[in-house]
Amino acid sequence: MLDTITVEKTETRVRPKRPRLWKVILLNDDFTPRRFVVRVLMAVFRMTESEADAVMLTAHMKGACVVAVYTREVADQKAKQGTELGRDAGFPLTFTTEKE
Ligand code: NFA
Repeated sequence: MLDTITVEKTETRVRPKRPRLWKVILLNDDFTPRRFVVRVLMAVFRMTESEADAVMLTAHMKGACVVAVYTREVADQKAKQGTELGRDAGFPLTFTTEKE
């Protein structure tokens, strides 16, 4: 007769946590030309011209506008890129990040 062997299996459940998301926020200022803001939004955040126009106008009228949400690293990187494009052209254009 064959012996019966009982093998206990320990299950390890994989429960990946959802990463916290961070908002990238465009701040209004009085100096950066509207067209320049639109071009930065299109280049860094891969927006169409009409999407970029809407975001630029909202920031212009309300003082700030949420541009997009990403993981923390990507949000920081995009905010830095957009802000640097403004600085390189001599404008005070600023993007910040904020936890969702
Ligand atoms: N307020 C700027 C202007 O009138 C345009 C702008 C919009 C700048 C959004 C920064 C953010 N030229």
